[in-house]
Amino acid sequence: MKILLYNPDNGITRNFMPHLWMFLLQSLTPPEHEVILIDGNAKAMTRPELVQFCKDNDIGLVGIGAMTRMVARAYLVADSLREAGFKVVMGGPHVTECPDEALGRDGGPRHADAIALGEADETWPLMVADAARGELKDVYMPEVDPKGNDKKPNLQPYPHIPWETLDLDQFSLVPKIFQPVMSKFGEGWGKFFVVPIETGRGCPYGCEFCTVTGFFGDSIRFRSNESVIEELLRLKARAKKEKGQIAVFFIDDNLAINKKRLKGLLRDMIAAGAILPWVAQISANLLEDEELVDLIAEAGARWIFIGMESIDPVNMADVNKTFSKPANYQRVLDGLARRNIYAITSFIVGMDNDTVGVANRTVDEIETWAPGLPVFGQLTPFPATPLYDRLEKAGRLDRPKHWLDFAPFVMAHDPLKMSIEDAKKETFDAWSRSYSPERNFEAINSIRHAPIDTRVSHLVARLFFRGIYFPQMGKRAWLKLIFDNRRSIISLSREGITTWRQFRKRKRLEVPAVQTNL
Ligand code: B12
Ligand code: SF4
Repeated sequence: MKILLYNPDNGITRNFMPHLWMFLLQSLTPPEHEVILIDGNAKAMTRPELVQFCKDNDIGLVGIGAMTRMVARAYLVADSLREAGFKVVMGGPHVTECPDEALGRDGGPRHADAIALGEADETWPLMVADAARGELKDVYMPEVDPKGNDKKPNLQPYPHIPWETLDLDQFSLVPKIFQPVMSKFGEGWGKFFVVPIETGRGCPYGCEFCTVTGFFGDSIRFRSNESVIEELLRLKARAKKEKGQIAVFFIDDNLAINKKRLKGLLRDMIAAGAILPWVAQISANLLEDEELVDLIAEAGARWIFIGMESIDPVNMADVNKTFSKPANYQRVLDGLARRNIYAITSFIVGMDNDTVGVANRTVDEIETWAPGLPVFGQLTPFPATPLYDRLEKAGRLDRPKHWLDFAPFVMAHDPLKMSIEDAKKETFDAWSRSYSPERNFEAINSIRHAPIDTRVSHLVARLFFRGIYFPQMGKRAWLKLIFDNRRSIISLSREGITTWRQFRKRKRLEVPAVQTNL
């Protein structure tokens, strides 16, 4: 049977990275079936095009996964495919949290023939077998232990994802027309992929707005160091062979949740030479350990994603995140910056203690820290979170099923101390101030002691990053962005050219010396 795994686009921009679930389920599919992957964020297709694709390729089963924010799109795609006679199964966080919706048991229309609840590593092969026999059940869920809890996959052994042979072209971040030129740069930039890797699952912290503790459970499971390193080495070999670049996103919710384990993993990575540039999510409280941060730097980290949420401790207490202390943020970021690692700092607007002016107050403070890439979202009540329950009980949900009429940057509940409109304006203000050409120049200038390549990649990240969260800009907008940021671009380019010339000169001078020695 031919299976299509499909991830709907998020309706805003292309993702910078493919979704791990697709590769994982592909690897867990019994070998007699063929699996095709399409990520709507990378390969845009209309619904009729997708239906035609399934007809042309004789697809026997379609699997769709979605986060809450793109589930309405997922349902539309599922509806079109089912109307055309294809069997559709769905999985992922949203259908796990709202299973009745996908199955049409809540009074609405049915969107899926079957759903997988929770982690599907073990149920997916069963679903495929049932689908091949034409005997799909409605619901597939993990086995439960005697205490009634889901039995979670222990990740040892971990499925082999054949990164070295997978066709990743739809996910390269280098536009095709630039590939020939870019492949000649340095070690080669003809292709650039960000690849998701997990080293463990689960987070015990239970922040009020987060679905992770509920979904993956509070017991943490890790892969063996050997299996992570083996995967990294295969990716490194592929990058070299293709004259491209591969960066890794460790998608664990909190890579340092067990510091001892992470130190061991990083030491093993260093010893095995399994070093690629990487990004990971780590909470601020775990980044004050100097030994750990040294290892993080030595093992290739470039960016750390930190869920800072708010600079107001009252807000942090409201969402059960007091383990993360705003008073320590500056120290943590300075510690990372000393090692040429910068942070993607994530903030939430519209928390209960936020008032008008929160954007300026927050950005004022951020600007006193080592520069990073701040991102600003809004407090969102995802289904099955403690936050959702609290707001529902308090009658504060303005759009209880906000995902069915998804509206970017429009809060689904009433913030306590400002309006929904205020929250939207504050969010936009925070973004525009943080990425204005003046701020970009200031940020790059504030790290003038850092190596030129670090500063160039910081500026490139600043110019591109906004595009992940806001609709992709057209050619004109890109030209304007470049023109507006010309001061930073020209000054770094001049320095880059001088450094390159000096490097070439040194190299020329070194050659005879080496020959004499021989
Ligand atoms: C990596 C990641 C991202 C990446 C993008 C996604 C990507 N390209 O991988 C980035 C950093 C960009 C991102 C952004 C956001 N993210 Co995010 N992200 C994650 C993260 C950390 C890992 C996802 C992952 O790969 N997990 C590991 C895989 C193995 O698990 P899985 O995806 O759940 O898949 C398993 C099962 O669900 C199931 N399954 C999944 N799909 C399917 C489909 C079928 C057919 C079947 C049978 C089974 C199945 O099988 C898999 C194996 O067991 C998760 C948290 C987490 N730990 O999952 C949050 C998470 C998915 N993100 C979340 C959110 C809210 C966001 C943002 C909206 C945040 C924001 N405010 O900006 C944005 C939205 C981005 C956008 N524009 O689309 C929430 C989603 C909650 C929800 N109910 O929707 C999560 C769960 C985190 C949380 N705090 O609650 N994210
Ligand atoms: S630390 Fe991160 S992953 Fe863990 S519960 Fe809090 S927000 Fe979720």
